[in-house]
Amino acid sequence: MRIKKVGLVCVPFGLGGAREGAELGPRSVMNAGILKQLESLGIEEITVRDVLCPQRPTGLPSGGRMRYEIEVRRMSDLMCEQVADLTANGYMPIVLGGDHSVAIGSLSGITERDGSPGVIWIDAHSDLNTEATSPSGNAHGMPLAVALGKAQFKLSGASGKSIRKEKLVLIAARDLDPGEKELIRADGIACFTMHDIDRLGMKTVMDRALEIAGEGTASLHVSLDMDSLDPSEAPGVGTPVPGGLSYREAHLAMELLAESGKVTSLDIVEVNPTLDSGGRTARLAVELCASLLGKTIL
Ligand code: NNH
Ligand code: MN
Ligand code: MN
Ligand code: MN
Repeated sequence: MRIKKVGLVCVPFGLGGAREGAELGPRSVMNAGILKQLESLGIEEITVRDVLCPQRPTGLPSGGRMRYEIEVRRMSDLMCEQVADLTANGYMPIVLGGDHSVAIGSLSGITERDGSPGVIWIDAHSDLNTEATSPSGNAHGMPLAVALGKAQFKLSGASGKSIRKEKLVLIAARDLDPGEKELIRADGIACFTMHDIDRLGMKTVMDRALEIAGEGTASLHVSLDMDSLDPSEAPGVGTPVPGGLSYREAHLAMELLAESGKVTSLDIVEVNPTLDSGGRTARLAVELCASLLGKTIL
């Protein structure tokens, strides 16, 4: 499948994480030349949508066990609309975060419109915390729990449809909280940890991931948390964890996804330019996006 129409959804939202700066992610990825890259790949139509995210409130965060719950809800509702609209008009949504709580909106937008997608979640973390299991209260650790319908947080307007645990695959995990481990085991969620990638290699891991998430689903969503990469490659993230994907492992993952021709939407999240070294992480985000859209070496 050749991708002809891309909708870039810029979501300058950072209240889902502990550190400030992820809200500057979309601008840094734009500055790193994502538009030019898309054009040079032969994408015929590119539209850019800016989601008007709520600002950091003065005073204490809103919400109970999810910090900034009011703001997360507002951002998610706006995103859900944008993503559903782009999908309806034949655009492949590419969401530029923002912290990973933006995936609540991507997944609800896709699910609303097309039904349950396959999901490949590339991340050092599993983002499966509920309000009850989260050690931090940060919404960026919860988007998959929300999308699976496990969290208390529900989207206001949405029909309550959720993604299916059988069609979810985690890749590059290496920092899981106790409640998340329990949920992965109890629900039998496919999880290829860094250990598995070391043992099997990325090719085998991606083949298996595509079998699980890419078959029997109408659409396939890829959520790329830049902290999946090793911090030596991607220093500009809020929660770096050692022992991550190498530069080539990450590219190979994207190239294999491109080859499959199955990916219908993408998030690129957690780029934090205030922690980056000279825009390196933003540039890598652009490169990985290019590989996922079919850029090859030769
Ligand atoms: N698991 C931790 C939490 O829930 C960290 C989540 N941070 C992320 N997730 N960057 O990808 O707070
Ligand atoms: Mn994440
Ligand atoms: Mn992460
Ligand atoms: Mn942790």
